[in-house]
Amino acid sequence: MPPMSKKILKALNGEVQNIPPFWLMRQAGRYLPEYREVRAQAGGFLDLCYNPDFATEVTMQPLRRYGMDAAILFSDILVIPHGLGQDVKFVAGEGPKLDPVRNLETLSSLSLDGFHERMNPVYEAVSSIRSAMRKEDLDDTALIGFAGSPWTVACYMVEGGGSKEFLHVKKWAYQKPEEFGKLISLLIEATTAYLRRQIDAGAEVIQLFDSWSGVLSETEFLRWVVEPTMRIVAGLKETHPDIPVIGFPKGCGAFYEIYAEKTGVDAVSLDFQIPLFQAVDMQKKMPVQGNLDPMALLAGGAALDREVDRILGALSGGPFIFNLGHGINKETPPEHVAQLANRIRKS
Ligand code: 1CP
Repeated sequence: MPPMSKKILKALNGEVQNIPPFWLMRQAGRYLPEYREVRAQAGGFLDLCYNPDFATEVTMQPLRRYGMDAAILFSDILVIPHGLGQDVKFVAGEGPKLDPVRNLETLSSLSLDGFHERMNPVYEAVSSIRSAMRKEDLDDTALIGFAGSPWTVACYMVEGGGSKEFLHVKKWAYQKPEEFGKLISLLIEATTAYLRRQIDAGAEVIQLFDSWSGVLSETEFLRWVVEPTMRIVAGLKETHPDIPVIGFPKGCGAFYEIYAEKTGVDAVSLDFQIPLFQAVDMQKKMPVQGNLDPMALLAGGAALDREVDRILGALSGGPFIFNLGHGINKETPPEHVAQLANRIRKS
């Protein structure tokens, strides 16, 4: 095997690097004027996700400006419910809207029939991004594929969009766990198959986003976050043992260590509220990624430098990927991302 030249893969392999690799969650997005231009051309948000040329273009945009060490496939976690046959819309200014699934009857209208055909533009986008990366000589940059974890995707499917209380999904899970478990099983199967296809198309790392893992009690966290994640990771390892998986159980606080220990992920992405002493502790067991507050990036200036230095100071001594503790906010000035990139590279 040739020596590994991609910094992200080195970090995920446990290597400590003088200058850690970095990428940013939601690095392609509305804070970039060139993204807004392509977004306007595409029409709807899903039209952008399902057009491989547009998806490739917006994936490449942040790399051209800032030279991150990884590209992340441009798509969304809600393409899976869409691929399973649920009605999904992105309403401007309001976020996602779905026809809620709250019982066996509505659940039975969803299936894997035709799933891969619907997802084909995503797989095409993955291979098209890899060729664009080769064409633009980004040989040291890795491509990250992703999906939402079953719990988080189920939150949107059952609530019918974003939520504050997660009333319907939590109630269903408590009152009829066997029924809710059928939705989770379907998501485990779809997500594993979907990620395998992304890897076959050229994804070199997988990240699982579990943005709402922080709303569950202990028993429910073990059942609906840890167990399904473990099954997806085990499924991926069976067919693609060399592809590293990063788990991001955002907001799960004191459960982070259980998650890291039990799910089989190769690395954990830390949200911005994880204190660095806890991050250092976890880094003794596996590579960590994170965890700058996106609002420090938005603020810029001395506060940004101070926060970046604090994180680098604590975590550069172990296997580490610098990232945000959640996605970039759309009001972030693009110059602040340049400031961050320079600070990390000490240039
Ligand atoms: O109009 C627009 O341009 C919409 C903004 C947008 C973008 C840029 C949405 C709508 N999705 C995305 C892309 C996206 N989503 C990526 C692309 C890759 C990247 O550059 O990082 C990724 C990885 C996601 C993942 C995603 N989608 C998550 C998990 C991460 C997180 O932010 O917590 C979630 C929860 C979603 C759902 C979603 N997609 C979009 C919206 C507005 C929402 C709802 C968010 C909410 O409920 O608060």
